[in-house]
Amino acid sequence: MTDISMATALTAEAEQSINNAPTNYTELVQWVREIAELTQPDRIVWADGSQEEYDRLAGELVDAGTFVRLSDHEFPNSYAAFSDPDDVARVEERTFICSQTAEGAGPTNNWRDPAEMKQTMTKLYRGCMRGRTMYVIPFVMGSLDAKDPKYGVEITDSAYVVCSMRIMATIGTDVLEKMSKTNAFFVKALHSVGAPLAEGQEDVPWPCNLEKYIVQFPETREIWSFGSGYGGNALLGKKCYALRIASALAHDEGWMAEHMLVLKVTNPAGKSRYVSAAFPSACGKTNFAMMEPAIDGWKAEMIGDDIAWIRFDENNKARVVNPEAGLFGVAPGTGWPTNPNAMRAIAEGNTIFTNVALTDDGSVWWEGKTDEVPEHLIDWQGNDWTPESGRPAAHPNSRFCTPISQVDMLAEEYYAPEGVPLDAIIFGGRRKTTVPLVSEAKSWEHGVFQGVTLSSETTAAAKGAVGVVRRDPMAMLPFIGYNAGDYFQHWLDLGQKYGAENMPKIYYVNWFRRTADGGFAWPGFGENSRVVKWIFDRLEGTAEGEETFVGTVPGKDDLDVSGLEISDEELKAALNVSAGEWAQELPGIDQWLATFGDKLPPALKDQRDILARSIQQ
Ligand code: GTP
Ligand code: SPV
Ligand code: MN
Repeated sequence: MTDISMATALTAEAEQSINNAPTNYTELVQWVREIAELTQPDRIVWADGSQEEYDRLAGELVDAGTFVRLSDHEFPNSYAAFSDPDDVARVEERTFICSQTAEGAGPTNNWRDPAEMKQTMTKLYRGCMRGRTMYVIPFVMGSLDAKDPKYGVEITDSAYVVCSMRIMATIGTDVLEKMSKTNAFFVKALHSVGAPLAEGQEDVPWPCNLEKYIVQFPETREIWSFGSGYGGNALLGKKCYALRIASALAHDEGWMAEHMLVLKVTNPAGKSRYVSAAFPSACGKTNFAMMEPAIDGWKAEMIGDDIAWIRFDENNKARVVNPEAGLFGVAPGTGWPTNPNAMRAIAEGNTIFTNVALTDDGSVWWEGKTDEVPEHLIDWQGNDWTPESGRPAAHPNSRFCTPISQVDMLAEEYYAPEGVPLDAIIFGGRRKTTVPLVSEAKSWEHGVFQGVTLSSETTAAAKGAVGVVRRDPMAMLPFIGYNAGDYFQHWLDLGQKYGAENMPKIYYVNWFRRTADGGFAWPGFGENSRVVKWIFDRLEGTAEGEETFVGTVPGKDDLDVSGLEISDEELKAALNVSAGEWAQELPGIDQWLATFGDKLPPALKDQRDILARSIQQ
């Protein structure tokens, strides 16, 4: 329990907001009072989620210097924000899973005793909203019309968070009413930037605290976040709820919460299939989800770009929904040449950019937005920038936050409360060597093994070194809300329970393999549709491939490369399965599997042995 014995009285204004709460859901009102007494905000605002509220808060953020209103010519009704240089990405070393036991968090998470953590953080939260407004944001992840809507309430002292949450989730009055009517369970998600203001003290454009805590309590389904205002650290419906807490919920309730995009693909004959893909942060989910197929007659429509919730229906078939309502996409590398669908969605406006660069005509730019580089910019840190500056103008983890409804290639099934049938799961990472362009797993267990041993070079999406190969199981390394060994077992159990024939087929892709001269072997982006076509035709039983020890890989004549400028050498490099490279990979895999000790499911040990034996042959 939160220690509120030192609780102080509320300001008259805050007291009034609680007495006039727009709900009579006692548990919620009580919680809001408890947090207000602890954090001491000047006032409390219950977010209604309306456009008027958004516009008012955005105006306040402009006055505070947090937002720059952009000129309407390129991005109407849009804003640019610039964060503190120390608050630019998720902070994995400050992220904690506070389960009752250390084993509950497992070897991949930071663990602290929940009572101890609450004590530590209660001290930090005490008085932390002084001089600020406390916002109460009722939200739902997934459809409000779902059979079992997944509710949350985020308390935050950041108006930037309120505006961003309005884009990323369904928030406000309708949610509050439906939730209150049934006294439905909701995840309590507490956030503070941790920067109280003394009487008369002037605020900074991006308040935050050097001391950061991103904390999940999986058993009590609570989130406590302190000190950061950025992305997944602060928009608590996203990684904290829809992945970390939801993965724990999913384990207990028999479903899956995954770091996956969801894509609808239609072939020239008009048949549609749904695939999801798990790639680590900044490894191409948004780009893949919004691809423009390079091959005639094929159509791609987006359902989700970051998070997938997979449930099983009464026929034991997997069905998937995207629980989010917006995109929080990596800006650099997203441009008219590579991702026109994303650019069109952003160009509809209503977008919040963070840490991109400002152009002289009141718009924004980032590396890769256009082939042409502007002569002059104000970079993300507020300095003059020219192409000669020798540093990126936008932060590598700069982002655009845009309503998903603005995506014109959005599949209408996105809105279906119970989602779409899932035909295939694709794993992928960023690897210069070893991992071929695409392979089809030999079985559910083999596919799970590939997911568990998925590896990728690190990116700017998390603070820390970039380009280091690390294991990132199912692209969920920083997002599994409990013991990863139990998470692997959960995947295997679902295969057992529903039967291999009902499970999605599993594929493994790598867009990032290099040729001997260091260039990308595969052109990527829209050309990835050629790989999707092979996967689709494999599902139909009409595509050929070669059996290898990593699964079925297309031979060079099995992949449709018509009209593609790719040399034989590049294609060979992309598709190559080398026993030598895999022999070098094995010690890393063994080391990784060893971290799970007794928790490593035996079926995965078997898969490892099969791989080791076949490499030697
Ligand atoms: P998160 O939002 O962090 O989870 O990332 P994401 O997986 O959605 O990544 P995103 O699609 O935003 O891509 C990140 C970076 O990878 C961008 O700079 C892209 O330009 C680059 N990228 C995406 N797809 C490809 C590809 O097919 N080939 C190559 N070479 N680069 C790609
Ligand atoms: C990721 O890092 O995987 C993201 C961005 O999608 S954030 O919301 O900051 O987690
Ligand atoms: Mn992500």
